[in-house]
Amino acid sequence: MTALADRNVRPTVTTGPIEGSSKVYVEGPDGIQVPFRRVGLSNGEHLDVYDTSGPYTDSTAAIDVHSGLPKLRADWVAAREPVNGAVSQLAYAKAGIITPEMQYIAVREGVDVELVRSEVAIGRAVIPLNRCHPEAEPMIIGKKFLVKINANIGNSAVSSSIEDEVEKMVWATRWGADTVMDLSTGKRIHETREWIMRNSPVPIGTVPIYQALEKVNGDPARLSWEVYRDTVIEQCEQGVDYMTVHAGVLLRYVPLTAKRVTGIVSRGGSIMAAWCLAHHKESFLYTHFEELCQILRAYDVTFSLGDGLRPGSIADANDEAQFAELRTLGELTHIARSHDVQVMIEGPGHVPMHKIKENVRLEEELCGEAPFYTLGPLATDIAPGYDHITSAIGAAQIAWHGTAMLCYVTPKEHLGLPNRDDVKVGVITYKIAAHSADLAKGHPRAQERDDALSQARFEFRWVDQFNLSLDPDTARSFHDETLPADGAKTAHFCSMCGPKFCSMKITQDVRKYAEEHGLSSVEAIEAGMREKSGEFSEQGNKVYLPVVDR
Ligand code: IRN
Ligand code: FE2
Repeated sequence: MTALADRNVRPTVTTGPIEGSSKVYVEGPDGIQVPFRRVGLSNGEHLDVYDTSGPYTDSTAAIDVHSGLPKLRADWVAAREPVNGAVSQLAYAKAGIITPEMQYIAVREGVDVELVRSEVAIGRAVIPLNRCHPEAEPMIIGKKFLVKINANIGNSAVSSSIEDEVEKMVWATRWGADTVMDLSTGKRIHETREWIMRNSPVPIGTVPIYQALEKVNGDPARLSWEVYRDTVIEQCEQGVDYMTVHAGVLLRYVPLTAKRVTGIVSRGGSIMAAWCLAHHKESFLYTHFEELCQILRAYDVTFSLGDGLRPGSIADANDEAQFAELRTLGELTHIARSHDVQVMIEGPGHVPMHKIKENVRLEEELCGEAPFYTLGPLATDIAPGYDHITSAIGAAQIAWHGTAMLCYVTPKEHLGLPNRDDVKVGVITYKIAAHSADLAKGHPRAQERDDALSQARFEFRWVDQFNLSLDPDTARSFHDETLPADGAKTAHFCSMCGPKFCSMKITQDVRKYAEEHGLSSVEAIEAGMREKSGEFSEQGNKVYLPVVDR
């Protein structure tokens, strides 16, 4: 842990428990401890929800970021023998072997472990866990499982420090990020990543070409396979769990982008296009792809095959450049799988709603159903400053069609580097998109939380409503803005409609009336209506009443 010695980094970045929740561990086979967040309710019940926050929200754990998180998987990794010369989850799954990681995931997702193994074996799901990142809690990405979200962090040449980035990682996972990508392009890339790796409870992804470019002083023409390969090995050794590789940007595809409105918008894609044009040669990522497979295979690093030619505007969606690259990604998927390397496929970008479904269909057909991992997509281009929303509209839809992981977009997209608050808004927005898709797809556990929250709302259990929400702090503060008194936390109304016009209160009155008068609810509604109409005339037939004392 020698790299973690920076006096400028605060010793602890503990977020503390989440309001109204406690951390519990559910025991799986062989004593495996799987974390959940238990939301305690005022009626004595509780709800256990999926928890990405790691030990940071465990009130009993003191996190010293200088020593890093406990090495949860170290013994599992050490105990394993290779199968067919490989140590990847894919190799084990194909051989019919159930790993402790698969057991952990089955408990976490509430599914049969055989589903986990078989989906990994056919490549429809991936478990992105580098053998050198034992701190990470196992998770799975695949269409049969909960839709996952990724939060991008990382510094740039003009902004941010190591400490800021570690904080963003910790807070992103607290709010629900399933993976985090460190996209640092500025100074001290290796060091920043070391701090993030050793303290991250979730898988970490990177785009190695960014660091390779830093090594050649930012001139794409000076890149080479050798510089790239050494960077990949360096990152594999550090424990990076998955890597974006833009190996589908072929020389002959570059001219296809010439007439686009926004050309090539992918950073990695434009770097590789520049290299191909400068040398008039085929991309070294493509020509050396098998060697790359051998490196990733040794660590069980998962490919995230990059969409270097994704559309960067509504006008460019689903064009020939995009789909030509997708066909090449399909070819590479099959090569990677033949080396027992896990693969997911990155997708767009900017796509209007009527063109979204086609993206999933083609990806599944061309890439053997490898998990799709998309950046939004933005369903319209006209709202800079609100692109978390324009993209969540596309993200919810593409996830419903079968996308397995959504890369978040923050309100700063297209405008600047997100700060911690932007990260929060991005994560919560994407949890909404992902969960909406889980509901529509009928994931067995998804609706439990909606039902619990709805029940709390109907019964005016305000605190339960806050605590069951994706962002309890915001829910509570919005409520308290107008009704801060403690008594308002049990009141049968809020300030939106006031005491007389709360539909939920009226429904409850109807039900109570029915019970008391031995009526069916239809009769009660009629009887209740007559009574209400009486009250209404008594009050002088006024729709709006003067404000009463609250
Ligand atoms: C996800 C899907 N398509 C792209 N992404 C993410 O965009 C990817 O995972 C990584 O975080 C980032 C890479 O951006 P460039 O280099 O393609 O612009
Ligand atoms: Fe964009």
